Amino acid sequence: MFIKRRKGWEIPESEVTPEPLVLNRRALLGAGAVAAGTIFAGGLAAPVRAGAEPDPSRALYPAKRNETFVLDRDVTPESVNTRFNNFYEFGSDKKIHTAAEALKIRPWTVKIDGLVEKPQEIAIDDLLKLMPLEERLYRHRCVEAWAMAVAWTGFPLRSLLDHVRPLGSAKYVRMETFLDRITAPGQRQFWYPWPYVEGLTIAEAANDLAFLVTGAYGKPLPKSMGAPLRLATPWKYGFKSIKSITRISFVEERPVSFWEKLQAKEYGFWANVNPEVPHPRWSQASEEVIGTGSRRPTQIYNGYGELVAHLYVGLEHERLYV
Ligand SMILES: Nc1nc2c(c(=O)[nH]1)N[C@H]1C(S)=C(S)[C@@H](COP(=O)(O)O)O[C@H]1N2
Ligand SMILES: [Mo]
Repeated sequence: MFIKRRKGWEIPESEVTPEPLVLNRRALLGAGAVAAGTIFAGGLAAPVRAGAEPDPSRALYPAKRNETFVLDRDVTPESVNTRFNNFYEFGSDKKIHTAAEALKIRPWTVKIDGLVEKPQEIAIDDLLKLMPLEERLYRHRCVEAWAMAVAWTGFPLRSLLDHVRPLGSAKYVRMETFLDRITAPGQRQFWYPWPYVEGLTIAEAANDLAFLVTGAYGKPLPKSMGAPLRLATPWKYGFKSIKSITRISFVEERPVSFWEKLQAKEYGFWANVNPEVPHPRWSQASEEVIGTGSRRPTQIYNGYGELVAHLYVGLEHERLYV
């Protein structure tokens, strides 16, 4: 994601940092010192190895493929996909896969709250047992004009709605990523509005394409790709596909997402893919297919219009494509 630096960010930190953030940073320095002490005393200095911890959900994969979703291109090789990631909690340079290994994904609970009949806190492994896992081949289009194709495993967000039953007064689903400044160095960058937040309308969430992802390439999801639970909304720009979800709330007010808070003119709520509506700073007419060295023309709704275009009838006055 490219964001324009605000002038204020360039003046010395002491002059711009509000007091609560100064306090947090002091607390952090303290915690850092404790962590360093632990490493020294316990000899834990070895880097965390990928896949070092056994994943308790391993046996659920691979899941049966749902053949409804077909691709117009090859699936992006796993080795490309797990090493080129946007996950700002761990850095902004795409090479976050090693840093992301620090994320602890067990125990992991998802809090479901707000305007819903059955609010609950559910452990990820209990959720996995309840939901109908399947594999789907989806395209993914980042707002930065690159694209990939992935074999996701997961379940329709709709299945979760059916399980927890949002009330009629709920208009939006708001989703939130973990907040852990010790594990995620990006979250110490106070100018970002952590935690990462995204949202959908209830109608979007209930659409068959909206998919909660728990695996990729026939295995549990790698941490770099948002384990243990991330969203895939392939007709929208990739920043809507929030990673490492810890909370799902049903709300009346439209949530303001992470990127929208930073730069509303460039990253809006709807963010539907449209080759004819440029980003304020670049064209969206074509996309680089990562791992291939080639570009392709971008498609309206990223090629999924047949399934989702009806969701936007009557909303033409909204900024549907930014
Ligand atoms: N929590 C969180 N979720 C996130 C992001 C992020 O920085 N933090 N980046 C988004 C963006 S911009 C994209 S393109 C996709 C990237 O997913 P991938 O790394 O699996 O390709 O994740 C999205 N979800
Ligand atoms: Mo993105």
